[in-house]
Amino acid sequence: MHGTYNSIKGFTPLHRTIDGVENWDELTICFLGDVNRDGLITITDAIALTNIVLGLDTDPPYQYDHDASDMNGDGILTVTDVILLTNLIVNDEM
Ligand SMILES: [Ca+2]
Ligand SMILES: [Ca+2]
Repeated sequence: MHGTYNSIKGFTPLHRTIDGVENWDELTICFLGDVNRDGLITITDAIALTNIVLGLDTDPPYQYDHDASDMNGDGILTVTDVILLTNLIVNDEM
C-alpha cells in the first residue's frame, strides 16, 4: 500500500520515499509535465501539450507521454492540462 500520491501539485526530480519504501516506479509514473520525455519540464513541453490538445501535433501520439501530460489526472488531455503545466513551469522557473 502506497501513501497518498494522487495529489497533483507539481513534481520533484529527486528521489522520493513513500511510506518508507523507495519507489522509483511511482516517481516515474508521476513525472508529470514531461510531455516529450526528455527528463526536463520546460516550455517545450507546454508547447507540445498545447499542440496535442489543439490537434496540431502531427507526430505519432506515442512520442509523447500521455500520463505525464494529463496534469489533473482525469484521463483526457484538455486545455486545463496545458494551464496546469504552464503554471508548473512558471512557478518552477521563478
Ligand atoms: Ca520535457
Ligand atoms: Ca487532464
